[in-house]
Amino acid sequence: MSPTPSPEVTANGSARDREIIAARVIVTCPGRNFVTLKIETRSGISGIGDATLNGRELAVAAYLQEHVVPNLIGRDAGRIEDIWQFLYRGAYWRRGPVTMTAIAAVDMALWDILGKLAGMPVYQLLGGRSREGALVYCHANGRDISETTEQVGAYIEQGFLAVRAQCGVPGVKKAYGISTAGKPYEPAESELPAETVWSTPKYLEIVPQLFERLRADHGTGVELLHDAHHRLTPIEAARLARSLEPYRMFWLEDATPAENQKSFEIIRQHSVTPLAVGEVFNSIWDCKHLIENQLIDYIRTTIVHGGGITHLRRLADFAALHQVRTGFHGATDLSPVCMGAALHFDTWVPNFGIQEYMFHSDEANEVFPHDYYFREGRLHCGESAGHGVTIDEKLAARYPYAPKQLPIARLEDGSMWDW
Ligand code: CS2
Ligand code: MG
Repeated sequence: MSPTPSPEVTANGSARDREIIAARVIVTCPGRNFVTLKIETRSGISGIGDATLNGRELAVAAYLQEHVVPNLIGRDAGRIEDIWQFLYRGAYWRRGPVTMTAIAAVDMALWDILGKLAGMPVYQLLGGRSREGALVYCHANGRDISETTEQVGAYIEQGFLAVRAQCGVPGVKKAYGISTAGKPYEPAESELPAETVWSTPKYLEIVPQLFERLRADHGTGVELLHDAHHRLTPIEAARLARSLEPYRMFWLEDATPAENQKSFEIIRQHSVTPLAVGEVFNSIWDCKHLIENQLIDYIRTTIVHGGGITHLRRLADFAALHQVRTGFHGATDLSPVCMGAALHFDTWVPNFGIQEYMFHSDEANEVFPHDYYFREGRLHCGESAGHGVTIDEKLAARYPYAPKQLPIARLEDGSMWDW
C-alpha cells in the first residue's frame, strides 16, 4: 500500500494550515452598499475580497452564501487556480456579472491569504514591481463648462496628472456623471431606478466645446478623459471621437455599447482618438474580438467584476500581445478592497495604462482600513503582506444595507435607452 503522502509543507505553510474552515459574507453601507467575502483558514490567517455589484449587491451575496461558501469549507486556500476552475467550470451556467463577481471575491481573498502566508505583498507574488505607483485619474464634473473647468483646475492643483471631465448638457435635466451639488457623485440614488431623459444631439453639441475650453484653460500637459457611458450609436461615437481629436484625449470611454464588439470597427475607421471599454465586462470573452483586432486601446474590466486576479492576469497578458493596456474601473461602487487588489495588479502588470480613482467616503475608508496612498498623481500600494486592505467588522455592522438601484435612461420620445 503506498504511504499516504504527508501534507506538503511549503513556504506558505502546510496544507493543514491553509485549510479553509469558515467563509462569510459581510454586507455594509458606509455611504453606499458594499459586499465583502471573508475567508478564514486553520492557521488563523484570513483574507477578504470585494463582491460589490452596484444595484445587484444582494444577488452576489446570495450567490456566495448559497452556492460558493459551502463549496469552500475544507479546501486548501493555496489552491487558488483549482478553486477558480472549480467555481467557473463547476457553475455550469458560467460567466455573467453575478457569477464572476462572486468568483472574484473568492479569488481576491485567496491571493490575500497567500500573501499573508508567504509574508509578501500580492504584487510580489505576481512577479514584482514594474513601476513606482499607478498613474490615476479622478473625476471632474460641473453643471456647465465653467464649473467643470474650474474643478479640473482644482484637481491639477492637487497634483493629479489625469482628469476625467463630464459636464451638464443644456436641455438635459440629469446628464450622466454630474454630482448633485456638493455631494460626491453616486449614481445609485434611489430604491427603484430613477428615470432620466437623454438627448444625443444635445450631448454631441456640448462635449467638443467642453474639451476645447479645457485645453484653452489648462494647456496640453494634463491628460483628459471622457466617458460617453454607452450612450452613442457607432456612427455617433465615430463623430464624437473625430470631433475630440484636436484636444488629444487620453481616451474616450464606453463610446458605444460593446456587446457587438465588431461595431468598434466603425469608430476606428473614422478616428484616432484612443478608446477604452470594459467596466461592464466580466470575462475575456467579452473583449476577445476587440483586443485581437486592436479595436480598443485600454481594457477597463477590473478585478471585482472580471473574475479576480487569476482571470485578469490572463486577460491582461492577452491584451499585452495586442498592445492594449489596462485602465481599471475604479468608481466609488467598487470597494477599497478592490482598489487595494487592483493597485497590486497595477504595480505588477507590464501593460499598465491608468487606474480610475474615485474617492470613497470617510465612513467607507474607516470600515476598510488600507495602506495604499496617493502621491504626485499616482496611487501607491503598501508593502504589507497580502493586498493591504482589511475590514472593521464591528464598524461595518453599524451600516445596514440600504436598497439602491442605478438609474435608467429614456430618449425624449420615451424610447428606452442606455444609461
Ligand atoms: C462610470 C461608473 O466610473 C465610470 O467610468 O462608468 O461610475 C459607473 O457609472 C458606475 O460604476 C456604475 O455603478
Ligand atoms: Mg465608465
